[in-house]
Amino acid sequence: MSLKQYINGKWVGAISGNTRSIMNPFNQEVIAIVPEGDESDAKAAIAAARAAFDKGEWSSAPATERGVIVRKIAELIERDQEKLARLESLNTGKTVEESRGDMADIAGVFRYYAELADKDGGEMIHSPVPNSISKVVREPVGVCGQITPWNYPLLQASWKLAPALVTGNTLIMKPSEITPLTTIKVFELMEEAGVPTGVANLVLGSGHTVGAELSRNMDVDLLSFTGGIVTGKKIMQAASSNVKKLALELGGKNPNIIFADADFETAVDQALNGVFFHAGQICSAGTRLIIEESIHDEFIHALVERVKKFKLGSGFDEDTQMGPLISAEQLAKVEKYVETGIKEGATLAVGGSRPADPELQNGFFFLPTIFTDCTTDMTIVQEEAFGPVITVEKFLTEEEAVKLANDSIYGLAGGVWTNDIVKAERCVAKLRMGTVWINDFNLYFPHAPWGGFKQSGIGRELGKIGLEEYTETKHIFQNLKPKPINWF
Ligand code: TXE
Repeated sequence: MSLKQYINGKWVGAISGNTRSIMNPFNQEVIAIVPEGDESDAKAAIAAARAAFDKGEWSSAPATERGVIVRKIAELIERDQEKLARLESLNTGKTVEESRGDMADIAGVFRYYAELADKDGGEMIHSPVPNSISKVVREPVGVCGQITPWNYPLLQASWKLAPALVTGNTLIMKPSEITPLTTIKVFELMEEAGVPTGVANLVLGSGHTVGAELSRNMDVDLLSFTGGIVTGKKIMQAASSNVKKLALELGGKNPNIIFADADFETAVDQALNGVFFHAGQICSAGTRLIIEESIHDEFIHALVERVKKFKLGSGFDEDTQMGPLISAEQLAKVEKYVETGIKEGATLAVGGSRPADPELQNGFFFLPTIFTDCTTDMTIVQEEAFGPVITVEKFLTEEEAVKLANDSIYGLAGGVWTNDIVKAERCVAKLRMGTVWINDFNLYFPHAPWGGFKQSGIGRELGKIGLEEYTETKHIFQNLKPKPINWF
Protein backbone atom coordinates (compact mmCIF):
# COMPACT_ATOMS: atom_id res chain seq x y z
CA MET A 1 0.00 0.00 0.00
CA SER A 2 1.48 3.32 -1.02
CA LEU A 3 -0.31 6.51 -0.07
CA LYS A 4 0.00 10.26 -0.49
CA GLN A 5 -0.53 13.62 1.17
CA TYR A 6 -3.42 15.83 0.04
CA ILE A 7 -2.45 19.45 -0.58
CA ASN A 8 -4.49 22.00 -2.52
CA GLY A 9 -6.73 19.33 -4.02
CA LYS A 10 -3.86 17.13 -5.26
CA TRP A 11 -2.44 13.83 -4.01
CA VAL A 12 1.29 14.41 -3.65
CA GLY A 13 4.46 12.89 -2.26
CA ALA A 14 6.76 14.76 0.11
CA ILE A 15 8.67 17.66 -1.47
CA SER A 16 11.88 16.08 -0.19
CA GLY A 17 10.89 12.70 -1.68
CA ASN A 18 11.29 11.11 1.76
CA THR A 19 9.03 8.29 2.88
CA ARG A 20 8.17 6.47 6.10
CA SER A 21 7.23 2.85 6.68
CA ILE A 22 4.06 2.28 8.66
CA MET A 23 4.06 -0.73 10.91
CA ASN A 24 1.53 -3.21 12.29
CA PRO A 25 2.10 -3.19 16.08
CA PHE A 26 0.93 -6.80 16.32
CA ASN A 27 3.88 -8.20 14.37
CA GLN A 28 6.03 -5.22 13.26
CA GLU A 29 5.35 -5.93 9.58
CA VAL A 30 5.42 -2.97 7.24
CA ILE A 31 1.88 -2.33 6.04
CA ALA A 32 2.30 0.88 4.06
CA ILE A 33 4.82 3.40 2.77
CA VAL A 34 3.75 7.01 3.12
CA PRO A 35 5.39 10.33 2.27
CA GLU A 36 7.37 11.91 5.10
CA GLY A 37 6.53 15.57 4.75
CA ASP A 38 8.39 18.31 6.59
CA GLU A 39 8.22 22.09 7.07
CA SER A 40 8.11 22.73 3.29
CA ASP A 41 5.08 20.49 2.83
CA ALA A 42 3.41 22.10 5.84
CA LYS A 43 4.06 25.56 4.39
CA ALA A 44 2.60 24.54 1.02
CA ALA A 45 -0.52 23.21 2.72
CA ILE A 46 -0.86 26.30 4.91
CA ALA A 47 -0.56 28.52 1.80
CA ALA A 48 -3.32 26.49 0.10
CA ALA A 49 -5.59 26.70 3.14
CA ARG A 50 -4.89 30.42 3.51
CA ALA A 51 -5.69 31.10 -0.15
CA ALA A 52 -8.87 29.02 0.03
CA PHE A 53 -10.01 30.81 3.15
CA ASP A 54 -9.19 34.28 1.81
CA LYS A 55 -11.04 33.49 -1.42
CA GLY A 56 -14.07 33.13 0.79
CA GLU A 57 -15.94 30.57 -1.31
CA TRP A 58 -16.21 28.02 1.48
CA SER A 59 -16.60 30.42 4.41
CA SER A 60 -19.36 32.35 2.66
CA ALA A 61 -21.14 29.32 1.15
CA PRO A 62 -24.59 28.81 2.66
CA ALA A 63 -24.15 26.85 5.86
CA THR A 64 -26.77 24.37 4.61
CA GLU A 65 -24.52 23.50 1.66
CA ARG A 66 -21.57 22.86 3.95
CA GLY A 67 -23.87 20.67 6.04
CA VAL A 68 -24.83 18.66 2.96
CA ILE A 69 -21.18 17.93 2.17
CA VAL A 70 -20.36 16.98 5.76
CA ARG A 71 -23.40 14.68 5.84
CA LYS A 72 -22.14 13.07 2.64
CA ILE A 73 -18.80 12.39 4.37
CA ALA A 74 -20.74 10.57 7.12
CA GLU A 75 -22.55 8.48 4.50
CA LEU A 76 -19.29 7.57 2.74
CA ILE A 77 -17.72 6.53 6.04
CA GLU A 78 -20.73 4.30 6.66
CA ARG A 79 -20.39 2.86 3.15
CA ASP A 80 -16.70 2.03 3.79
CA GLN A 81 -17.09 1.24 7.49
CA GLU A 82 -15.75 -2.32 7.39
CA LYS A 83 -12.72 -1.41 5.25
CA LEU A 84 -11.90 1.54 7.47
CA ALA A 85 -12.32 -0.52 10.64
CA ARG A 86 -9.95 -3.22 9.39
CA LEU A 87 -7.39 -0.61 8.36
CA GLU A 88 -7.59 1.07 11.79
CA SER A 89 -7.00 -2.28 13.47
CA LEU A 90 -4.12 -3.10 11.17
CA ASN A 91 -2.41 0.17 12.06
CA THR A 92 -3.23 0.37 15.80
CA GLY A 93 -3.53 -3.27 16.88
CA LYS A 94 -6.94 -2.71 18.47
CA THR A 95 -9.61 -5.33 17.94
CA VAL A 96 -11.73 -5.01 14.80
CA GLU A 97 -14.78 -4.99 17.04
CA GLU A 98 -13.47 -1.83 18.74
CA SER A 99 -12.61 -0.28 15.38
CA ARG A 100 -16.10 -1.01 14.08
CA GLY A 101 -17.46 0.87 17.07
CA ASP A 102 -15.06 3.73 16.36
CA MET A 103 -16.22 3.98 12.73
CA ALA A 104 -19.87 4.13 13.75
CA ASP A 105 -18.99 6.89 16.23
CA ILE A 106 -16.99 8.75 13.59
CA ALA A 107 -19.88 8.75 11.12
CA GLY A 108 -22.05 9.92 14.01
CA VAL A 109 -19.76 12.86 14.69
CA PHE A 110 -19.89 14.02 11.05
CA ARG A 111 -23.67 13.57 11.06
CA TYR A 112 -24.11 15.47 14.32
CA TYR A 113 -22.18 18.49 13.06
CA ALA A 114 -23.85 18.32 9.64
CA GLU A 115 -27.18 18.72 11.47
CA LEU A 116 -25.89 21.75 13.38
CA ALA A 117 -24.40 23.42 10.30
CA ASP A 118 -27.24 25.86 9.66
CA LYS A 119 -28.81 26.11 13.10
CA ASP A 120 -26.99 29.20 14.34
CA GLY A 121 -28.68 32.32 13.00
CA GLY A 122 -26.79 34.72 15.25
CA GLU A 123 -28.43 36.68 18.03
CA MET A 124 -30.06 40.10 18.30
CA ILE A 125 -29.13 41.75 21.57
CA HIS A 126 -30.53 44.70 23.42
CA SER A 127 -28.88 47.96 22.39
CA PRO A 128 -28.93 50.78 24.93
CA VAL A 129 -28.60 53.29 22.07
CA PRO A 130 -31.88 54.55 20.57
CA ASN A 131 -32.46 53.86 16.88
CA SER A 132 -29.85 51.17 16.56
CA ILE A 133 -29.52 47.48 15.94
CA SER A 134 -27.08 45.28 17.81
CA LYS A 135 -26.44 41.72 16.77
CA VAL A 136 -23.92 39.00 17.45
CA VAL A 137 -22.79 36.60 14.74
CA ARG A 138 -20.30 33.78 14.65
CA GLU A 139 -17.77 33.54 11.86
CA PRO A 140 -15.11 30.98 11.03
CA VAL A 141 -11.75 31.45 12.74
CA GLY A 142 -9.83 31.02 9.48
CA VAL A 143 -7.01 28.58 8.84
CA CYS A 144 -6.92 25.73 11.35
CA GLY A 145 -3.98 23.46 12.13
CA GLN A 146 -5.10 20.10 13.51
CA ILE A 147 -2.72 17.62 15.09
CA THR A 148 -3.97 14.19 16.14
CA PRO A 149 -2.53 11.28 18.16
CA TRP A 150 -2.22 7.57 17.50
CA ASN A 151 -4.62 6.05 20.02
CA TYR A 152 -7.87 6.93 18.24
CA PRO A 153 -6.50 8.14 14.91
CA LEU A 154 -9.71 8.64 12.95
CA LEU A 155 -12.01 9.33 15.87
CA GLN A 156 -9.83 12.21 17.05
CA ALA A 157 -9.59 13.46 13.47
CA SER A 158 -13.40 13.48 13.14
CA TRP A 159 -13.79 15.58 16.31
CA LYS A 160 -11.68 18.25 14.60
CA LEU A 161 -12.58 17.93 10.91
CA ALA A 162 -16.38 18.00 11.18
CA PRO A 163 -16.81 21.17 13.29
CA ALA A 164 -14.06 23.01 11.38
CA LEU A 165 -15.70 22.24 8.05
CA VAL A 166 -19.31 23.06 8.89
CA THR A 167 -18.32 26.44 10.32
CA GLY A 168 -16.52 27.42 7.11
CA ASN A 169 -12.87 27.16 8.12
CA THR A 170 -10.07 25.77 6.02
CA LEU A 171 -7.65 23.33 7.57
CA ILE A 172 -4.42 21.42 7.54
CA MET A 173 -4.45 18.12 9.39
CA LYS A 174 -1.38 16.27 10.59
CA PRO A 175 -2.13 12.80 11.90
CA SER A 176 0.28 10.96 14.14
CA GLU A 177 3.21 9.87 12.00
CA ILE A 178 2.73 6.26 13.11
CA THR A 179 -1.02 5.95 12.40
CA PRO A 180 -1.93 8.02 9.33
CA LEU A 181 -3.72 5.36 7.26
CA THR A 182 -7.41 5.84 8.05
CA THR A 183 -7.01 9.62 8.01
CA ILE A 184 -5.63 9.39 4.46
CA LYS A 185 -8.65 7.30 3.48
CA VAL A 186 -11.07 9.81 4.96
CA PHE A 187 -9.43 12.61 3.00
CA GLU A 188 -10.21 10.54 -0.11
CA LEU A 189 -13.81 10.39 1.07
CA MET A 190 -13.85 14.13 1.75
CA GLU A 191 -12.68 14.73 -1.82
CA GLU A 192 -15.42 12.40 -3.07
CA ALA A 193 -18.00 14.23 -0.96
CA GLY A 194 -17.10 17.49 -2.68
CA VAL A 195 -15.00 19.43 -0.19
CA PRO A 196 -13.56 22.17 -2.44
CA THR A 197 -9.90 22.50 -3.41
CA GLY A 198 -7.63 23.91 -0.72
CA VAL A 199 -10.25 23.70 2.04
CA ALA A 200 -8.97 20.51 3.66
CA ASN A 201 -5.29 19.60 3.41
CA LEU A 202 -3.42 16.64 4.78
CA VAL A 203 0.29 16.69 5.58
CA LEU A 204 2.10 13.61 6.83
CA GLY A 205 5.23 13.70 8.92
CA SER A 206 6.65 14.07 12.37
CA GLY A 207 5.69 16.40 15.16
CA HIS A 208 8.93 18.32 15.37
CA THR A 209 8.81 19.23 11.67
CA VAL A 210 5.22 19.40 10.35
CA GLY A 211 3.57 19.77 13.78
CA ALA A 212 5.98 22.50 14.87
CA GLU A 213 5.44 24.43 11.62
CA LEU A 214 1.66 24.32 12.05
CA SER A 215 2.04 25.52 15.63
CA ARG A 216 4.28 28.51 14.92
CA ASN A 217 3.20 29.57 11.41
CA MET A 218 1.78 33.09 11.29
CA ASP A 219 -0.87 32.12 8.75
CA VAL A 220 -2.49 29.53 11.00
CA ASP A 221 -5.25 31.12 13.10
CA LEU A 222 -6.19 28.20 15.32
CA LEU A 223 -4.35 25.10 16.46
CA SER A 224 -6.26 22.11 17.75
CA PHE A 225 -4.12 19.41 19.32
CA THR A 226 -4.76 16.10 21.04
CA GLY A 227 -1.74 14.37 22.49
CA GLY A 228 0.67 14.33 25.39
CA ILE A 229 1.15 17.08 27.95
CA VAL A 230 4.82 17.66 27.13
CA THR A 231 4.03 18.26 23.46
CA GLY A 232 1.01 20.37 24.42
CA LYS A 233 3.20 22.76 26.38
CA LYS A 234 5.63 23.08 23.45
CA ILE A 235 2.71 23.85 21.15
CA MET A 236 1.44 26.56 23.50
CA GLN A 237 4.80 28.25 23.36
CA ALA A 238 5.06 28.02 19.57
CA ALA A 239 1.47 29.22 19.13
CA SER A 240 2.27 32.45 20.93
CA SER A 241 3.95 33.59 17.68
CA ASN A 242 0.66 35.08 16.47
CA VAL A 243 -1.50 34.46 19.54
CA LYS A 244 -3.29 31.58 17.85
CA LYS A 245 -6.51 30.30 19.28
CA LEU A 246 -5.72 27.03 20.98
CA ALA A 247 -7.67 23.89 21.71
CA LEU A 248 -5.66 21.31 23.65
CA GLU A 249 -6.63 17.86 24.88
CA LEU A 250 -3.68 16.56 26.85
CA GLY A 251 -4.87 13.38 28.49
CA GLY A 252 -5.66 12.50 32.06
CA LYS A 253 -4.97 10.40 35.12
CA ASN A 254 -8.56 9.61 35.79
CA PRO A 255 -9.91 8.50 39.15
CA ASN A 256 -12.64 5.90 39.47
CA ILE A 257 -14.16 5.99 42.96
CA ILE A 258 -15.89 2.82 44.14
CA PHE A 259 -18.09 3.10 47.23
CA ALA A 260 -19.00 -0.02 49.21
CA ASP A 261 -22.70 0.41 48.35
CA ALA A 262 -22.10 0.23 44.57
CA ASP A 263 -23.41 -2.66 42.49
CA PHE A 264 -20.33 -4.85 43.00
CA GLU A 265 -20.41 -6.94 39.82
CA THR A 266 -21.07 -3.98 37.53
CA ALA A 267 -18.42 -1.84 39.21
CA VAL A 268 -15.83 -4.61 38.81
CA ASP A 269 -16.74 -5.16 35.18
CA GLN A 270 -16.67 -1.48 34.29
CA ALA A 271 -13.49 -0.81 36.27
CA LEU A 272 -11.82 -3.33 33.95
CA ASN A 273 -13.45 -1.91 30.86
CA GLY A 274 -12.55 1.61 31.93
CA VAL A 275 -8.86 0.83 31.76
CA PHE A 276 -8.07 -2.19 29.65
CA PHE A 277 -10.07 -1.24 26.61
CA HIS A 278 -7.55 -0.49 23.83
CA ALA A 279 -4.81 -1.68 26.21
CA GLY A 280 -5.22 1.40 28.36
CA GLN A 281 -4.27 3.80 25.60
CA ILE A 282 -7.22 6.08 26.24
CA CYS A 283 -6.96 9.62 27.55
CA SER A 284 -9.94 9.03 29.83
CA ALA A 285 -8.91 5.57 31.06
CA GLY A 286 -9.87 5.08 34.71
CA THR A 287 -6.33 4.23 35.73
CA ARG A 288 -6.64 5.37 39.35
CA LEU A 289 -9.03 3.11 41.21
CA ILE A 290 -10.03 4.56 44.56
CA ILE A 291 -11.83 1.88 46.56
CA GLU A 292 -13.65 2.05 49.90
CA GLU A 293 -11.65 0.05 52.39
CA SER A 294 -14.46 -2.31 53.45
CA ILE A 295 -14.71 -3.84 49.96
CA HIS A 296 -11.11 -3.31 48.86
CA ASP A 297 -9.79 -6.84 49.21
CA GLU A 298 -12.84 -8.50 47.72
CA PHE A 299 -12.84 -6.03 44.83
CA ILE A 300 -9.15 -6.59 44.04
CA HIS A 301 -9.65 -10.35 44.21
CA ALA A 302 -12.50 -10.11 41.68
CA LEU A 303 -10.46 -7.86 39.36
CA VAL A 304 -7.42 -10.11 39.46
CA GLU A 305 -9.44 -13.26 38.76
CA ARG A 306 -10.96 -11.61 35.69
CA VAL A 307 -7.67 -10.12 34.48
CA LYS A 308 -5.95 -13.52 34.57
CA LYS A 309 -8.41 -14.73 31.95
CA PHE A 310 -7.90 -11.88 29.47
CA LYS A 311 -7.18 -13.05 25.96
CA LEU A 312 -4.37 -11.05 24.34
CA GLY A 313 -3.78 -11.43 20.64
CA SER A 314 -4.34 -10.18 17.14
CA GLY A 315 -7.09 -7.62 16.77
CA PHE A 316 -8.34 -9.73 13.86
CA ASP A 317 -9.04 -12.82 16.02
CA GLU A 318 -12.65 -12.91 17.14
CA ASP A 319 -11.80 -13.93 20.72
CA THR A 320 -9.05 -11.35 21.33
CA GLN A 321 -9.95 -8.95 24.12
CA MET A 322 -6.81 -6.82 24.21
CA GLY A 323 -4.31 -6.04 21.49
CA PRO A 324 -0.75 -4.75 21.69
CA LEU A 325 0.49 -1.29 22.58
CA ILE A 326 1.11 0.99 19.66
CA SER A 327 4.91 1.06 19.51
CA ALA A 328 8.21 -0.06 21.00
CA GLU A 329 8.52 3.42 22.61
CA GLN A 330 5.13 3.13 24.28
CA LEU A 331 5.94 -0.38 25.51
CA ALA A 332 9.27 0.82 26.93
CA LYS A 333 7.49 3.70 28.63
CA VAL A 334 4.96 1.39 30.29
CA GLU A 335 7.71 -1.03 31.37
CA LYS A 336 9.61 1.85 32.93
CA TYR A 337 6.54 3.03 34.87
CA VAL A 338 5.93 -0.47 36.19
CA GLU A 339 9.55 -0.73 37.30
CA THR A 340 9.20 2.64 39.05
CA GLY A 341 5.97 1.51 40.72
CA ILE A 342 7.71 -1.51 42.22
CA LYS A 343 10.67 0.61 43.35
CA GLU A 344 8.34 3.12 44.98
CA GLY A 345 6.71 0.40 47.05
CA ALA A 346 3.45 -0.43 45.27
CA THR A 347 2.35 -4.09 45.42
CA LEU A 348 2.02 -5.87 42.12
CA ALA A 349 -1.26 -7.79 42.29
CA VAL A 350 -1.19 -9.10 38.72
CA GLY A 351 0.71 -8.61 35.44
CA GLY A 352 3.74 -6.34 35.43
CA SER A 353 5.57 -7.80 32.46
CA ARG A 354 5.34 -8.75 28.82
CA PRO A 355 3.37 -11.97 28.19
CA ALA A 356 5.35 -15.18 27.86
CA ASP A 357 3.22 -16.49 24.96
CA PRO A 358 5.66 -17.12 22.05
CA GLU A 359 2.97 -16.07 19.55
CA LEU A 360 2.96 -12.57 20.97
CA GLN A 361 6.67 -11.91 20.95
CA ASN A 362 6.75 -9.85 17.76
CA GLY A 363 4.03 -7.52 19.02
CA PHE A 364 4.24 -4.74 21.59
CA PHE A 365 2.18 -6.62 24.17
CA PHE A 366 2.08 -5.92 27.89
CA LEU A 367 0.08 -7.87 30.46
CA PRO A 368 -2.84 -6.15 32.15
CA THR A 369 -1.37 -4.92 35.40
CA ILE A 370 -2.79 -3.95 38.78
CA PHE A 371 -0.86 -2.25 41.56
CA THR A 372 -2.31 -2.08 45.07
CA ASP A 373 -1.09 -0.19 48.17
CA CYS A 374 -0.58 2.92 46.08
CA THR A 375 -0.27 6.43 47.46
CA THR A 376 -0.68 9.76 45.71
CA ASP A 377 3.01 10.61 45.95
CA MET A 378 3.93 7.68 43.66
CA THR A 379 4.94 8.41 40.08
CA ILE A 380 2.58 5.72 38.74
CA VAL A 381 -0.33 7.43 40.49
CA GLN A 382 0.56 10.87 39.17
CA GLU A 383 1.84 10.30 35.62
CA GLU A 384 0.04 8.94 32.58
CA ALA A 385 1.55 5.54 31.69
CA PHE A 386 -0.90 5.21 28.79
CA GLY A 387 -0.93 1.45 28.98
CA PRO A 388 -2.82 -1.39 30.72
CA VAL A 389 -1.92 -0.37 34.26
CA ILE A 390 -4.25 0.31 37.21
CA THR A 391 -3.17 1.81 40.50
CA VAL A 392 -5.36 1.22 43.55
CA GLU A 393 -5.77 3.51 46.53
CA LYS A 394 -8.06 2.96 49.55
CA PHE A 395 -10.33 5.36 51.40
CA LEU A 396 -12.43 5.43 54.56
CA THR A 397 -14.52 8.57 54.11
CA GLU A 398 -16.22 10.35 51.24
CA GLU A 399 -14.05 13.44 51.82
CA GLU A 400 -10.93 11.32 51.57
CA ALA A 401 -12.12 9.76 48.31
CA VAL A 402 -12.72 13.16 46.72
CA LYS A 403 -9.39 14.48 47.99
CA LEU A 404 -7.51 11.52 46.48
CA ALA A 405 -9.42 11.87 43.22
CA ASN A 406 -8.58 15.55 42.86
CA ASP A 407 -4.93 15.11 43.77
CA SER A 408 -3.64 15.36 40.20
CA ILE A 409 -2.36 17.93 37.75
CA TYR A 410 -4.92 16.48 35.31
CA GLY A 411 -8.68 16.94 35.27
CA LEU A 412 -10.07 15.15 32.26
CA ALA A 413 -12.56 12.63 33.59
CA GLY A 414 -13.59 10.54 36.57
CA GLY A 415 -16.20 8.12 37.84
CA VAL A 416 -18.22 7.56 41.01
CA TRP A 417 -19.88 4.23 41.79
CA THR A 418 -22.58 4.20 44.46
CA ASN A 419 -26.27 3.46 44.83
CA ASP A 420 -26.67 6.58 46.98
CA ILE A 421 -27.47 9.24 44.41
CA VAL A 422 -27.25 12.09 46.92
CA LYS A 423 -23.75 11.01 47.86
CA ALA A 424 -22.86 10.72 44.18
CA GLU A 425 -24.06 14.27 43.48
CA ARG A 426 -22.14 15.57 46.50
CA CYS A 427 -18.92 14.01 45.21
CA VAL A 428 -19.45 15.07 41.61
CA ALA A 429 -19.88 18.69 42.67
CA LYS A 430 -16.40 18.59 44.17
CA LEU A 431 -14.59 16.69 41.43
CA ARG A 432 -12.43 18.95 39.25
CA MET A 433 -12.88 17.20 35.90
CA GLY A 434 -14.41 17.95 32.51
CA THR A 435 -16.49 14.77 32.50
CA VAL A 436 -17.79 12.81 35.48
CA TRP A 437 -19.69 9.55 35.19
CA ILE A 438 -22.02 8.25 37.87
CA ASN A 439 -22.31 4.47 37.73
CA ASP A 440 -20.65 4.33 34.32
CA PHE A 441 -17.24 4.89 32.83
CA ASN A 442 -15.70 6.05 29.55
CA LEU A 443 -19.00 6.78 27.88
CA TYR A 444 -19.05 9.66 25.43
CA PHE A 445 -21.25 10.82 22.58
CA PRO A 446 -21.07 13.67 20.07
CA HIS A 447 -23.73 15.80 21.78
CA ALA A 448 -21.77 16.19 25.03
CA PRO A 449 -18.67 18.35 25.42
CA TRP A 450 -15.30 16.72 25.95
CA GLY A 451 -12.20 18.29 27.46
CA GLY A 452 -10.38 18.87 30.69
CA PHE A 453 -9.92 21.02 33.74
CA LYS A 454 -6.41 21.88 34.95
CA GLN A 455 -3.52 20.61 32.82
CA SER A 456 -5.73 18.26 30.81
CA GLY A 457 -6.09 21.08 28.37
CA ILE A 458 -7.85 24.12 27.04
CA GLY A 459 -11.26 24.27 25.38
CA ARG A 460 -13.82 21.61 24.56
CA GLU A 461 -14.48 19.33 21.62
CA LEU A 462 -17.84 17.79 20.69
CA GLY A 463 -21.25 19.20 21.50
CA LYS A 464 -22.33 22.68 20.51
CA ILE A 465 -19.34 24.10 22.34
CA GLY A 466 -17.07 22.08 20.03
CA LEU A 467 -18.54 24.05 17.16
CA GLU A 468 -18.00 27.35 18.91
CA GLU A 469 -14.29 26.57 19.24
CA TYR A 470 -14.06 26.99 15.48
CA THR A 471 -15.76 30.37 15.39
CA GLU A 472 -14.96 33.94 16.27
CA THR A 473 -17.70 36.08 17.78
CA LYS A 474 -18.49 39.36 16.04
CA HIS A 475 -20.68 42.11 17.41
CA ILE A 476 -22.30 44.24 14.70
CA PHE A 477 -23.74 47.57 15.73
CA GLN A 478 -25.77 49.58 13.29
CA ASN A 479 -26.83 53.17 13.88
CA LEU A 480 -30.12 53.76 12.08
CA LYS A 481 -30.05 57.54 12.56
CA PRO A 482 -26.39 58.63 12.48
CA LYS A 483 -25.66 62.29 13.23
CA PRO A 484 -22.56 64.31 14.23
CA ILE A 485 -21.43 64.15 17.89
CA ASN A 486 -19.71 67.60 17.73
CA TRP A 487 -17.20 66.83 20.49
CA PHE A 488 -14.20 68.08 18.50
O1 TXE B 1 2.43 11.93 21.90
P1 TXE B 1 2.67 13.31 21.21
P2 TXE B 1 3.40 10.66 21.93
C1 TXE B 1 0.16 10.87 25.90
C2 TXE B 1 0.47 9.51 26.45
C3 TXE B 1 1.68 9.11 25.68
C4 TXE B 1 2.39 10.42 25.57
C5 TXE B 1 3.40 10.49 24.48
O2 TXE B 1 0.79 9.61 27.80
O3 TXE B 1 2.47 8.17 26.32
O4 TXE B 1 1.35 11.35 25.34
O5 TXE B 1 2.87 10.02 23.27
C6 TXE B 1 2.60 15.51 17.33
N1 TXE B 1 4.81 20.15 17.72
N2 TXE B 1 -0.86 10.85 24.88
O6 TXE B 1 4.82 11.05 22.09
O7 TXE B 1 4.11 13.56 20.94
C7 TXE B 1 2.85 14.06 16.96
O8 TXE B 1 3.48 13.98 15.70
C8 TXE B 1 3.62 19.79 17.19
C9 TXE B 1 -2.16 11.27 25.30
O9 TXE B 1 3.10 9.82 20.80
O10 TXE B 1 1.93 14.29 22.00
C10 TXE B 1 1.43 13.51 16.98
O11 TXE B 1 0.76 13.85 15.78
N3 TXE B 1 3.18 18.53 17.15
C11 TXE B 1 -3.07 11.44 24.20
C12 TXE B 1 0.80 14.28 18.14
O12 TXE B 1 1.62 15.41 18.34
C13 TXE B 1 3.94 17.56 17.70
C14 TXE B 1 -2.95 10.65 22.99
C15 TXE B 1 0.71 13.49 19.44
O13 TXE B 1 1.98 13.06 19.80
C16 TXE B 1 5.18 17.88 18.29
C17 TXE B 1 -1.57 10.30 22.66
C18 TXE B 1 5.61 19.24 18.29
N4 TXE B 1 6.76 19.63 18.83
C19 TXE B 1 -0.61 10.38 23.62
N5 TXE B 1 5.72 16.74 18.76
C20 TXE B 1 -4.46 11.89 24.50
N6 TXE B 1 -4.65 13.10 24.98
O14 TXE B 1 -5.40 11.14 24.28
C21 TXE B 1 4.84 15.74 18.47
N7 TXE B 1 3.77 16.23 17.82
